[in-house]
Amino acid sequence: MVDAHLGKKYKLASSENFDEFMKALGVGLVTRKMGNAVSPVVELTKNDDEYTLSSSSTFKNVVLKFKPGVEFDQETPDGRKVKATITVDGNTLHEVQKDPSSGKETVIDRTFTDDEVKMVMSVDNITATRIYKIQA
Ligand code: ACD
Repeated sequence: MVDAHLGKKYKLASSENFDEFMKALGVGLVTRKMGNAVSPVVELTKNDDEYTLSSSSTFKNVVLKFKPGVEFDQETPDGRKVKATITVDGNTLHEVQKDPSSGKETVIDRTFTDDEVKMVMSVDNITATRIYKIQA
């Protein structure tokens, strides 16, 4: 259950194919450089039945407040406004982002364990994998 990992902080340790993933979303060069350069810290917390997933970095801070299965408005780090739904499947947060202006659908899975959060994201046929490691 993902709730076993509430309040833990995980920092980006490795990133694979993230530049290609951002290109597929149409993210411009300058934002891609920032996205590739930063090592965000993620933390999941929960208040009653609402989760908060925060990602902090020197470039952007993103705070997602959601109830499982309930669609919400989200602004992505590259400034697109999308409709997002996050469901909880065991240790995994499964997010689907729909971008009404491009019609693109992005899927992001975040799997929490004691040691790490494995983030696998895909759009079109491009997949990126980012591993966040627990902070001491
Ligand atoms: C992460 C990256 C999550 C990215 C997933 C979807 C957003 C789409 C495109 C990213 C565009 C720009 C990337 C800029 C910064 C990335 C990290 C900022 C997080 C605070 O959460 O690992």
